[in-house]
Amino acid sequence: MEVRPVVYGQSSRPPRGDYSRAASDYTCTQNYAAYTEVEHATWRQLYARQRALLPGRASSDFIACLPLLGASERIPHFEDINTRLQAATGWQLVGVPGLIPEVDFFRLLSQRRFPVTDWIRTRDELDYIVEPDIFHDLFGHVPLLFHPVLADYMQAYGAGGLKAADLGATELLARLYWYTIEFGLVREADGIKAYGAGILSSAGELAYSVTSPIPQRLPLQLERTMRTRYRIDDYQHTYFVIDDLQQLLDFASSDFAPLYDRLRQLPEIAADERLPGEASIPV
Ligand code: HBI
Ligand code: FE
Repeated sequence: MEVRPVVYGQSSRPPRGDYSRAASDYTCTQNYAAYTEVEHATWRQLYARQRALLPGRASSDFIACLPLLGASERIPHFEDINTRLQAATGWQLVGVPGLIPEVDFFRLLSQRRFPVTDWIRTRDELDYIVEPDIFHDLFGHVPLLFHPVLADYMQAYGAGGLKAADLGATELLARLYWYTIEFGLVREADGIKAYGAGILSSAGELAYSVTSPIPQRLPLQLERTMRTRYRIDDYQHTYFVIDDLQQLLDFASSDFAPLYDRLRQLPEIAADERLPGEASIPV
C-alpha cells in the first residue's frame, strides 16, 4: 500500500512530515538522534511557558496527571513514557509523520495506541502552528491518557469512529472529538477549566477559553455539539462544558446510529451561533 501524506482543512502547503518513513498503518519509529539541541530547547521553552499557565486554568485532572509525562527538560523518548503509560492505563504511544487518514487514526485509538507526531515546530512557530506537532500531541493529549476514564473514552471514540466510517458519519463524530478532546472545558468547584489538548498546548487560548467574555460556553449535549461547525484557524467561538470526565464515557456508551440519522435531517449550526433559549455559562 502506498503511504501518502494527508492534508486537512484549508491548508495549501504540503504537510511537513516525511511520510515515506511510515509503515502501511502510518506509524514510524521516533528518530530520536535527529533532534537538534535547538529543538530540545524549543521543547523546554514551550513546556515551561505552558506549565506556568496551568494553575487556575487547566482541569485538576490534567494538572494531577502532567507529572506522569515527565520530560520537562528535553524531548522525551516515546519508549520511556510507554513504560509508565502501559502500567497506568494500557495505552501506548506510536510515532507518526503528522496527520493521518481518519480511519487509520480511529483504528489506532481503538487499539489503545495513540499517534504522536515526531517532529517539533520551529523557533518562529512557538505561538501558532497549523499542523499538530510533538508538543501538541505529547503535552496536550498524553497526560490525560494516564487517567483511567479519559483513557477509556479515547478507545471508545476510536471504536465509534470505525463504526461512524461505515455509516458515513465521520464528520459528525469528528465534531465531538474537536469539542471534547481538543477544545473541551469542564466545570469544577472553583470555576470552568480546560481539559482539551488544543487549549492546553496553546499559550494564548488557555486563558482565553476560560476567562474571555467573547466566546460562548454551553453545556455539552451530543446533538448540539455534533451539529456545530468549528474553526481550525482561530480561537473557538463556542466551547462545550462537561461536569466531569465520566460524563464523556457515559455519552460514548450509547448507540450513535439513530443519532446520526436524526442529525442528517437537521441543519448545521455555525461556530459562533447561539440558538433561542441558550445561555452561555458565566465565568
Ligand atoms: N491524525 N496524527 C493525527 N492526529 C489527529 O489528531 C488526527 C489525525 N487524523 C484525523 C484526525 N485527527 C481527525 O479527523 C479526528 O477528528 C478524527
Ligand atoms: Fe490534537
